[in-house]
Amino acid sequence: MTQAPKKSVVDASKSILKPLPPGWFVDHREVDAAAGEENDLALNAEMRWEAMAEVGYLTPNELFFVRNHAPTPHIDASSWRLHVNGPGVRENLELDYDDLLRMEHVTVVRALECAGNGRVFFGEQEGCEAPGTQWRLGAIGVAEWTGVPLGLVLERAGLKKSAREVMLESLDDMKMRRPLPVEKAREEDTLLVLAMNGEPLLPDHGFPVRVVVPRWAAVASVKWIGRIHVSEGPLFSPWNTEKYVMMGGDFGEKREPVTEQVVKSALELAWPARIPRGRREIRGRSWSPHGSISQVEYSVDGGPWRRARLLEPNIPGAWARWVFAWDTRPGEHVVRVKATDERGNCQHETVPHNELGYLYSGILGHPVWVH
Ligand SMILES: Nc1nc2c(c(=O)[nH]1)N[C@H]1C(S)=C(S)[C@@H](COP(=O)(O)O)O[C@H]1N2
Ligand SMILES: [Mo]
Repeated sequence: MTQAPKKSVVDASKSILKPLPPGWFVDHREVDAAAGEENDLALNAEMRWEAMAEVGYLTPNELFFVRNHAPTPHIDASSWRLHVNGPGVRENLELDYDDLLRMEHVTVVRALECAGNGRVFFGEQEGCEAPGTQWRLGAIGVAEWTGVPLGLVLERAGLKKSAREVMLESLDDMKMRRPLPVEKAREEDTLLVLAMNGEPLLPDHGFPVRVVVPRWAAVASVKWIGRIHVSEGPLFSPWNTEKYVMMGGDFGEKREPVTEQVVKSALELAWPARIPRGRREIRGRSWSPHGSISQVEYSVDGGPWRRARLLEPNIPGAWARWVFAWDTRPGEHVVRVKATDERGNCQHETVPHNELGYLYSGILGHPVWVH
């Protein structure tokens, strides 16, 4: 008997396991699955910013966005292994889940944000639509991550002075391979994460173990990590040569892998928002990879820029919440917000165009209908 040809048919409805209530998420899966290339599906759930109005500083695990290139795998922690090898280390190291549980743990609060967060605005605000998931601003979350510093594991494998890059390889069907310079891998808050907001990782967020690489676009934060290859020379994979690169548009012939994130702000309101008339407290959050937020300004309907009040905490590499009062009148309005970080990096009117629509940090006009 001849075998049926192998065809990868993905049931998008089972690709993300946690519930995605429509009040919390925009489910991008159907649109993206239809447009996606075979084997490179975009199975994405975007957090709705209006849902953040109800919660504190951290994004709850249930509300955290999901960006999957292949369905969430079921991985058994007891048979899971992490392999560390390659010419950049002296030993082939194999660790299991209990080994990691026994090692020194670090807990940090950091943002995790997709490189394509805000992509829809390349089209809507800049008139240069970029292909891919049309994220608004909900491909970000801030969580408390607990895990073992990746640098410790590299040391344990006998990291050589000549080591140059690490290839992070995942266990899901995508078999993601994303290289990282050794210096970034050894930063004290680059972690092999076991827990998110005090709970073991959810399967959708990388159970049993994922990497979290703060300040860099989240594509480097490989979920379901299985192998780390350490090289003595530069490493290449589609993930730093084709897929997550700044190219085209203002980058011309250049091709630079996406690394550090950019400054952004979001209102804790629906897009477009509908709010009742009267005096309102408008809330939102701003973030930067370069440090804490030093100033947030807002402008209503093209009026003067005024300062919003910043709230604590204001953790570098996470975000700051802010609030301002607005005496609203019925009608259609546009609210603009811009943030500046402690090093003077800020949001601008326009952003560098690039073919794949990454790192949007422009000042947005948020439509608000007052009734
Ligand atoms: N193994 C694996 N890791 C991955 C991905 C993936 O598809 N597979 N997506 C990456 C991208 S592009 C993003 S934005 C983040 C999303 O993390 P989250 O789903 O936990 O929010 O995971 C990154 N790590
Ligand atoms: Mo991403």
